[in-house]
Amino acid sequence: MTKPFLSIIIPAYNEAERLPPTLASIDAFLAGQDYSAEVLVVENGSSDDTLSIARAYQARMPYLRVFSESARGKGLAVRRGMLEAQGAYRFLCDADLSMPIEQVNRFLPPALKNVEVAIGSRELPGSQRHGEPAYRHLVGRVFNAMVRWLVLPAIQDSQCGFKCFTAEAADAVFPLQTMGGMSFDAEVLFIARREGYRVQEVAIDWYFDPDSRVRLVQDSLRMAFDLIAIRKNARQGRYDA
Ligand SMILES: Nc1nc2c(ncn2[C@@H]2O[C@H](COP(=O)(O)OP(=O)(O)O)[C@@H](O)[C@H]2O)c(=O)[nH]1
Ligand SMILES: [Mg+2]
Repeated sequence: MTKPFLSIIIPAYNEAERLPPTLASIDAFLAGQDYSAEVLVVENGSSDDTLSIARAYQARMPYLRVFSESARGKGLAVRRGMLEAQGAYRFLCDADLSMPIEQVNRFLPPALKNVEVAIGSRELPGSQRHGEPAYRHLVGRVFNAMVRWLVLPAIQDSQCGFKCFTAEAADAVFPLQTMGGMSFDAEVLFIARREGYRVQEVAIDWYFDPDSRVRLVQDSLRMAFDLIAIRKNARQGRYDA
């Protein structure tokens, strides 16, 4: 098999409802592109039919690969997908497709060049947030202020579920990831910068979806502690390749 230009990696936990329309949109979009692609769904710990639904789609999408892990955690799923992927560019894509899939081309050449890590951002001048309640935005901004202060100076939005790594950056960064849960974004971006890769924000349109796997208070607190853990890990040499 020749290696594809693009790998789209979808972490999926209890996504029986949202996954089918997302896969259908991605399939239709890719049919109109002039590059080759693969799609990877990485499920873990779901209590619904996510896994069998994803497998059933392989009949329609021969370039779809499906993985399953027993322990829960978005970070675990993303690491598995990024390291299984064969594409020259590896794109993390939330199952809710809260960014229109056409905008994936903003993360790829020819639109974007010489960037190893391109991350979707809801906070740039050209970004648009659609339908997000004010309190949810506020919690996100408070968390981002902590992220900037503790681990990622000048990154305005580290938490968006759409991120693109070159093959080289993915293969260097994800083996060093230690966090299996929701804090993995800040950790992998921190490692990427430490390895000398350029991390650049890309303005996107983002449509708020109230259906969320994130527990706002519990997960935000956990993530705040994890930011401190990232700094401690770095001091202890855990990110030394
Ligand atoms: N594989 C896997 N995916 C997860 C897990 N938790 C969340 N996700 C996925 O992460 C993505 C973002 O989740 P979502 O609930 O939309 O979070 P939000 O947009 O931040 O509210 C979705 O594709 C979820 O299915 C998990 O434990 N395992
Ligand atoms: Mg979402």
